[in-house]
Amino acid sequence: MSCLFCRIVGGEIPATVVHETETTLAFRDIQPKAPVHVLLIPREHVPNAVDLTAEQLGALFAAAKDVAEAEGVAESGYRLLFNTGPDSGQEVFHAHLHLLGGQKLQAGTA
Ligand code: DGP
Repeated sequence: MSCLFCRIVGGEIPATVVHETETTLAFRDIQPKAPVHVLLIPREHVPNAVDLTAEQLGALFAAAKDVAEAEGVAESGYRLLFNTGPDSGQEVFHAHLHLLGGQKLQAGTA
């Protein structure tokens, strides 16, 4: 299994998991760009955000809402972001939703 995030799902690579459901996993980004930086992924391998089904997208956003509440940023606000393709800076080709918060975020950047 070569996909990094599939290996996290499979427990081969450790991650700090903050939330999980039958279909999604949420864990802390190893290179956080904000005090709260969580990645939310479908357990199933899907290379890009645009390849996600409506059901998978809905599950990721529902999980993001739960994570934001648990992380204490639901009221102060946070950013949800998908990088899609090389020009966006996407490095891991297993769709993942970034949840960033815990500070005032700069407009237009991660
Ligand atoms: P992106 O650039 O959108 O593909 O974001 C990939 C993110 O994944 C990046 O912010 C760093 C994070 N990341 C890379 N490798 C690992 C890892 O092994 N563990 C964790 N927790 N995060 C990782």
